[in-house]
Amino acid sequence: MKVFLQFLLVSILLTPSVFPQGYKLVWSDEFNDSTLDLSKWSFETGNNHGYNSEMEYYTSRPQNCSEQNGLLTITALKESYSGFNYTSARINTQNKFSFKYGKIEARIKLPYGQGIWPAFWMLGDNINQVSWPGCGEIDIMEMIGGQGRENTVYGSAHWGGDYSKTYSLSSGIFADNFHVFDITWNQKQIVWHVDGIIYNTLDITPSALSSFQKNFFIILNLAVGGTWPGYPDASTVFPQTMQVDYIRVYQDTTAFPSVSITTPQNNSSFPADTNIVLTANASMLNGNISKVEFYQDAKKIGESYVSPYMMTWNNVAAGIYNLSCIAYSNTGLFSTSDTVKVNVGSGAKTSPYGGTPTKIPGTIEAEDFDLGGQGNAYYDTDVQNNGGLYRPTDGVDLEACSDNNGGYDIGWTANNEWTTYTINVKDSGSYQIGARVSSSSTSGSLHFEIDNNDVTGLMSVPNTGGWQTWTTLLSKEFNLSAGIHYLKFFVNSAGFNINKFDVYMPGTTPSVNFIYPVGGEQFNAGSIVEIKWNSLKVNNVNLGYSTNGGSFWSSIQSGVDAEFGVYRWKVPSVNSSKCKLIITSQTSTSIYDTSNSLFSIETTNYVEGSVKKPEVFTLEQNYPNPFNPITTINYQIPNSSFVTVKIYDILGKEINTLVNGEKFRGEYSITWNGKDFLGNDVPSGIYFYSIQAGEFAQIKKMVLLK
Ligand SMILES: [Ca+2]
Ligand SMILES: [Ca+2]
Ligand SMILES: [Ca+2]
Ligand SMILES: [Ca+2]
Repeated sequence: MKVFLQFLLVSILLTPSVFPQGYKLVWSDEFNDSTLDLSKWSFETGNNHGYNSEMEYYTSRPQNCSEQNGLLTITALKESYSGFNYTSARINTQNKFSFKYGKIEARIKLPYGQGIWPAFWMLGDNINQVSWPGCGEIDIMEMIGGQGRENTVYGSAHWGGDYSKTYSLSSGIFADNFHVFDITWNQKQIVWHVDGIIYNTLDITPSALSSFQKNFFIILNLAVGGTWPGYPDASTVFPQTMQVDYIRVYQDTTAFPSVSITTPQNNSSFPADTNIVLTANASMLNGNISKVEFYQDAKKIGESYVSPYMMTWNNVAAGIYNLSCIAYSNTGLFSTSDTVKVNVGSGAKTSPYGGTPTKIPGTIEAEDFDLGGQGNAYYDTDVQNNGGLYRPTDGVDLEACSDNNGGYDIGWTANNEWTTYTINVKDSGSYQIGARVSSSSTSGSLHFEIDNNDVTGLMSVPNTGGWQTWTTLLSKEFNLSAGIHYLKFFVNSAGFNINKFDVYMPGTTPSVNFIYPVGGEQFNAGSIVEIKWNSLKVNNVNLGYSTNGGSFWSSIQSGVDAEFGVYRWKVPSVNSSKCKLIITSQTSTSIYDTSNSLFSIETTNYVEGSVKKPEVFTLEQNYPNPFNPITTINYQIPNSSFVTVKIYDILGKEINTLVNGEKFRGEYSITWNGKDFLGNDVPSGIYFYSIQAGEFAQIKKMVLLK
């Protein structure tokens, strides 16, 4: 026993040192108590809901679950209990501890025997919302006993798909000794180990595996019998025990951003229809912040790529809003800030989701129905959100939508259900609605109302061939006046899903146009410029800039949400007076807009003509004068300008051009060698040199004396 305890101590002391720097122990149970720590764990009792055709009855009795000498022991007994022939225990950390990414390990000595099925595993926190397997399951270790299978463990993942690999001991079985079972898990992959040896890796970046980008809780259990292991027989020895020395969870805390909203403050109040500036502090110890996204509840309302991270939330309608932000690291890890509640105006029964009425022409996501609840913002026949997603506390039934950029759709439609949307119409005129619908039948029909007047008449939903097969259902045309209105989507007859509504003037297509810079600006490298465009609902645009008038483009940022209409750009360290911007589709195949006019960027220490930063325009007398064969002309310009310097003879005939191009603010020195355009020497005499630099112009006389 003494030797054993020393081994334990050594393993405890050494274990953390093998992890990458930054991994910190964030949760553990060393099982050093005399009973299970119920601040960390809960018992699951009963027959596991009949799942897997298991034969045990789980109890919380010490006969089935105990702690002693630093070990947790789960014991499977053969006994008659509550109508079952076996008892055992199953414990989990649901609602007490869950985590995302890091390393979780346990040191376990396994049981053995036909029909015995111990497991150390995890389920997604959202299991009650999306159920299994959508919540995701990570099996860190499972073993099925009997038939010589006790030398093998399984590491698996289930999400709707399944993935599994095994690890086998070269000699003996897992019941002979303690072994360490772990996974390391980050945004890219899950890696399974036994005693530090990798045996399984799963790429979790495909969107189908997004279940594994959420928090999971921990489960330990010892099942008896089931469809997978089979059932105990005469060879199975009881009792069987699973002994657990510890479970430890480590996370690389330095790899995650820390983030908080600095303005507005929690519980602050604003008048209605006001602009609210949101700012966030985001930083990390190890890595860089790539982006901060701002949210009102589940709706993204803005984003910022440079510090100070901020956005202006424009014309916020009366309502009570919960604000938060998510900071992303350059490796894709993210953290969410605490929530800040703001009160805007008062007395509003409904408020636009996202705070700002949707601009029309534009796209309204069906899931972005107004805030205000049942009877005000929507009517739904049952109080729960049957899909459980996006807005889980509202009764409208939202599920994931497979349509392009669909986000979520309203499903579980029932007759007479409705949702409302506050809209802001830019121009009066004739409009049309294109509704994205799906259905497996021809029973569905709907209509739209503006301010409680039916504007579309009944629209029948065709059979699209599936509940996630989408088509656009076009309304007839109707008139809309400029200003705020309330659009209502109404289900006349159930039997379809709805994703979004495009509301636009027939024959027009949305266009994205730059508003700022307008051209002529002069920006310093390293400063922050707010690039602005008319905000139309376009997802994932690319922004770029050129320093040579558009011959070559460099990327500023890809994947910007154009609907926010602003990008805070840290001006790069270049010198050019021929800068332009470009905004394109995500694939860069469609150019939405380029700058109409050029702007300038210069580094503050830029030296071309001089180290000086002239404040005034100056053209100096040439030197020497008279001259032969060469003379120097100095000039200063206080702004970046298009500069032309020309030489004329006494008759006013143009002899040569010395400068013809964009120049930065600075002091310049040029020479004239007494030659004309063709390189021929000109005769002795009086000549003039003229300069045109933006709005400045001057002319001076000089003498060539041979
Ligand atoms: Ca222990
Ligand atoms: Ca419902
Ligand atoms: Ca419903
Ligand atoms: Ca949608």
